[in-house]
Amino acid sequence: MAIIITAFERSPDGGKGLARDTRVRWALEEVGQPYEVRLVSFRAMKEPAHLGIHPFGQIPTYEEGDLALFETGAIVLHIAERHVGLLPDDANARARAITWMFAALNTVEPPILELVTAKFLEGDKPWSKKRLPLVQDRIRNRLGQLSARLGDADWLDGAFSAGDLMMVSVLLRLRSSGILDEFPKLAGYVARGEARPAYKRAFAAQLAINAGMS
Ligand code: GTB
Repeated sequence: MAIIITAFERSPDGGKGLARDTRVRWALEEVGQPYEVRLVSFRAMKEPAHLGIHPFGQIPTYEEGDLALFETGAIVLHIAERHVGLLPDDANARARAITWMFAALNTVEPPILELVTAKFLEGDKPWSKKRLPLVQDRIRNRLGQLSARLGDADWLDGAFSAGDLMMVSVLLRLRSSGILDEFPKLAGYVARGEARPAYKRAFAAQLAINAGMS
């Protein structure tokens, strides 16, 4: 059954791979599943046809026959559970890999998104300059804890898993801030993720659509 995902018709990042379809593309590339992409405009995202698949009017979505999913956590987990390559066979190791997916989305990503909000949506507010260092320090706190757990390992828990895919995807959003480079072990971790052939294919596919559009 064909897999169809949605992505921005024009990603505001101009192809830096920061829009969340990249993590879904990456997961599909890791498990060797071909997929098609339906590009949607900002306007189309808020129209009934798309809202029927994504109640919040966002990308990405995932369709496979009768199944329609939204939320990258759910989509990547679905892909990882149905195909070999992103979750270990051992039940406990599998549960730990899924735990890292949740940690990426629920514990590490929120302060990073706060920074995006503070810089780009609230940058012109009179209190913005005072708030920014607080937000940045919250991120540093999380990254310090994550870096301590990673230590000198290549991946968070044994072999590369969906947990690493999600964590690297979340950390990539920080690159332009310079904060990631304050944590060399995490910078190396992200670089290892980006060096994976599946990530490179996913990145190239989104770039082919968005290059020169920003
Ligand atoms: N929790 C949802 C998930 O994980 O699937 C969040 C989905 C989401 O935020 N989608 C964004 C969207 O559709 C695109 S990825 N936004 C349009 C809208 O809400 O109207 C977020 C994103 C957007 C742009 C950049 N960028 O330009 O760098 C990076 C990431």
